[in-house]
Parts: sequence; structure tokens; C-alpha cells
Amino acid sequence: MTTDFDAVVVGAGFGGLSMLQNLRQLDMSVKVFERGDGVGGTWYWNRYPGARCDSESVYYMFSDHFSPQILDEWTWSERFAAQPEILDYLNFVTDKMDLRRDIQFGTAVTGAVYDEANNRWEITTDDGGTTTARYLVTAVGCISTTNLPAFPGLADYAGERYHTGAWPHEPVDFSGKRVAVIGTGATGVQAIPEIAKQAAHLVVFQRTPNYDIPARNRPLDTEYVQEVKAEYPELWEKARASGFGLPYQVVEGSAAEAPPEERQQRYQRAWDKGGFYIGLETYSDFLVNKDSNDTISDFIRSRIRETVRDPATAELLAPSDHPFSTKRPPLETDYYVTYNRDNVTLVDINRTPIATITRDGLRTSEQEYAFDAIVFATGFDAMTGTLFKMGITGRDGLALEDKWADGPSTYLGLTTHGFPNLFMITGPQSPSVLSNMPVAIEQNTEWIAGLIEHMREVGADYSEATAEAERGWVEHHNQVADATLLLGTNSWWVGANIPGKPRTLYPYVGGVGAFRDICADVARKGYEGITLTSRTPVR
Ligand code: N01
Repeated sequence: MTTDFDAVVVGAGFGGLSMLQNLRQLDMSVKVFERGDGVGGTWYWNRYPGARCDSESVYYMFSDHFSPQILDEWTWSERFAAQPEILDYLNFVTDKMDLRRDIQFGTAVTGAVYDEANNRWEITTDDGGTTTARYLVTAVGCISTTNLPAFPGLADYAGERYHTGAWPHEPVDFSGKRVAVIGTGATGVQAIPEIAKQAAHLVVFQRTPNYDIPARNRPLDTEYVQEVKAEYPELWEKARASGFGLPYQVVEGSAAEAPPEERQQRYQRAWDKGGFYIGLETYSDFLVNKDSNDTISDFIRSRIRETVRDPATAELLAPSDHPFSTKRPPLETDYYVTYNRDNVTLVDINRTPIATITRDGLRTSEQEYAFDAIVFATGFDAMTGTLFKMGITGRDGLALEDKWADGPSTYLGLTTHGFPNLFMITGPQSPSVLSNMPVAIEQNTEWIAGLIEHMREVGADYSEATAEAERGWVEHHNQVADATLLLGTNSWWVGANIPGKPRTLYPYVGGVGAFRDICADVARKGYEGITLTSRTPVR
């Protein structure tokens, strides 16, 4: 059965829900395909123990642009919301806005081919269906394709095996079990303390230690919530104009040039406050000045050494191979103190690499381990992994993965030349994962809806970024990236976690507010850099 819509949106997480709502306001017929059996995207799949948001929950939600009523009605219980509460929130939003009726759950997109003759996208799904639409919007999330490294012997392993990014819906009980966790990124750092509380013994296999910042999570009191709600209009404006999508007080100035005493006090204050304040509200040059970065990296290493009792373990946990924030700094709750427990062991797999997974556990270059369960907290093929799995094919039969074989090439991270009427939410070369996500998402979806509305006004039904505009954006993106320390560190932000993935900075690091201004300017100039014409044949 073929069905036809004005727009198809892929994904029903924050991005898909926001896009659906925006397109509905244009009275468009919209179909959303979602591979999960419910809304939530990232929050639907990542149900591992300890999963919670690293953005403060009062800012990790749709803003007044989306619905002032929902903003007022919803109240978070904790400073950093846990996964079940965020999923509840997204279900609340979905029902409140009556979004569910346009979403087809349990359906993955297997192909999306631009049909030049009809100026439509032809979308195939794993239920055997074909759907056509003028516009195709990907809202597939940045970290939605899990990375399970090809460890030798993986197929032989007979015990329980989990990936944090595809966690079972039923609770997993590690009580009394011998458990391994491989990976110490933001996910591992959240899961490890919770698993350690249950397991008979936990062995953590670490490749790279991170600069983990205390979350200092706490229940939210009514008075604080009321204060925030009263200030929301200003707070959202501030977040939209900010560097990273959070309404924090930016403090200009160089850490390297500050008097050491002042610096120490500022770091300590922000450290005690918890959350990302230490990176965002102390000094402004950590990402561009190695000397400044050394000061904060030293500060955090000292805190780790103070917390972890065994000096050898503390040394393994103190990062020295990369500057602070050139990999995503995780927020931690009881992470470092977990290594003071008798039932937790840390293994440095740089010194003793994993040689093979075995039937009963795994073997490093030094030792054999037996495990009842192995938890892979090994991250994602981020930013492009899911887009490439969807079989997106543009004009002249060009496949997206072929066009981007040497790395993504986009206009504003929102469109790409050769793929008419295709829009990406939090696509590569947009702020995406370097922003508090809902703020980046709302900017993207509002801009896309604005462009479609403009097309209507000027009688266009075909939009395509010009090759020249795209070259300009990629050049700007690279210039901004080159001015930072980010490319010098092996992180998933630069694709270093996936063998063979082109090394380039995937998110745009020019800032959420600056990006917003650039996009607004493009719109003001009649969507400069995008060809807008009428191509649909008269039937
Ligand atoms: O994934 P990661 P993640 N052998 O790629 C290791 C977001 N997030 O799921 O660092 C051995 O960061 C890898 O080692 P290394 C957040 O943006 C958000 O933890 O590559 N080890 C690393 O330790 C975050 O950045 C929240 O050397 C291997 C780990 O596995 C993003 O999700 C909460 C390996 C993977 O770390 C991804 O975090 C949690 C191998 N072959 C996460 N391959 C919220 O705030 C990889 N590793 C909402």
C-alpha cells in the first residue's frame, strides 16, 4: 500500500515530536516513523541503571516556543532527571499535544530515495510499506546506532551480554553476579556505581579516563521550581543566545592569565555547585588555550586523587592524554568513590589489552576473567551512523554515505546539496551534541518549518542547498573547529571511536547563539544559499 504525505519525519524523540508539532501548525499532513514501540528516542533505548540527564532538567525540556502550557504544567522532581522521568515527560507531551496519532511505532525506515520525476521522496519501511512525501526530515538522534566493537571471540561468549544503548525493558538484576563493564564514557560513568551496588564483583575495563564532574543531583524544591518557572521567558532567551544551549552566566576571561588564588576559588565554587558550571561559568578559553586548559585539568586531577583511596587506581583514573572538555566530560554521582569499594576492580586496557572474549568471560594480555554478565558501554557510531543505515539516496542516484565518504558536507548541518527537500535535525556540522539538545532541536525545527512556510509563500516546492553555499559552510565549520583543541583528541566527536570513520569534527563548535544568528540571517535573506523553485509536474 502506498500512502502519500506532505512530510515524513523519521524518529519520535525530542526532535521528531518538535518537528511534527511545527509542521502541524502549517496544516501539513505528516507521518512519523519510529523504530521503537514508544516515543522517546534516546530515552526510549537508554534504560541502563543510572541513566539520567546531564543537563539540568529544568532546561532539558521543550521551551515556551513549543508550549507555554506544558512548560507550566510539568514539574521535574530532581535536578538531573532520571531516564524514566524524562520518558514520562515525553509521553506527557505526546498525549497533551495529541501527537501519537501521526506516529507509526515499531517501524524502521529501510530506504529513502528522491524521485526526481515527481519531486517526492519515496520511503520504504521494514513492514514492507512504501510512503511518499514532498519533504523528508530526519530526527534520528545523534547517538542512536550502538557501537559494539568487534572483539575477537565475541560470538563464543555464553553469559549475559548487554549494550547500554539497547538496554532491556525488564529490570536486569546483577545481584551476586560477576560483572564486567567495558567503557568509561558518560554512560559507563553513570552505570558503574549502580552496577557495583548489586554485583558480587565488578571489573571495569578502561581505555581512556575522563574528567568527570560531580553532578550533585538533588530533589528539586517547590520554591526553586517556581522561581525558574517565573523566569522562563528570560531564561530561554538566554539559553538560545548562549554557547552551549544553557542559560548560564558566561564569564569572559582567560584561566591562564588569572591569579592562581582567584582561579582556585572559582573552580572550587563551581565544583561544589556541580554540573557543567565548572566548564561554562569560570573562564572562557578552555577549548582554545592549552595553558588555560591545563589549569582546570590539574584541578580535576587533584580532586580525583583526593577521592580515590588507592593511589595506583587514582592515577589510572586521572586523565593525562587529553585536555579537559575535548571529550565530553561526564557528570558523575558516586563514580570515583565506587573504586573505594572492595568489590570493584579497575583494569587499564592500554597496559593489558583485551585479547579475546571467551566462552566464560574475557582474557587480557595478562589474565583470564570469568563473568556472568558483560556490559558494553562502548558508545555509538554517532551523528552519521543512523543516517547511513537509512539508505538515503538523493538526485542522480547519489547515496548519502557516498557523498559523505570523506566526512559530512552540509549547509548549516540542516541540508545537503544533491538531496532536495531533505532536512536533518541536529545533523553533523550543526551545534547538535555541543548544545543542550532541546534548545538545538527547537532552533532546527523552527527554522525548517520557517523555510517550508516561505516556500509556500513564494510558490516553491523544491529546495536544495547550492554547492557553493555548502562549500562556504564547511569551510567556516572547519575554520572554527581548527581554532580549538578538539581535533587533537580521540573522541567520538571526531569519529575516532569507529575504525575507518573519517576524522573531522562532527558537531559545530561556533556556539548555539552564533549558529542561530547565522540561520536567522540566511532566512532574512530569503534563505540565501538555497535554490527555491517549483518543480512538481502537473498531474
Ligand atoms: O559513549 P562514549 P557513551 N575497546 O563513546 C570505550 C551522551 N550521554 O555511551 O574513550 C575498549 O563516550 C571508550 O574508550 P575511549 C554524551 O554525549 C549523555 O559513554 O574511546 N573500550 C569509552 O570509554 C556522551 O558523550 C548522557 O578510549 C572501548 C566508552 O567505551 C555520549 O552519550 C548520558 C572500545 C564509550 O564512551 C556517548 O557516551 C550518557 C574498544 N574497542 C551519555 N570502544 C546525558 O546526559 C569504545 N570503548 C543525557
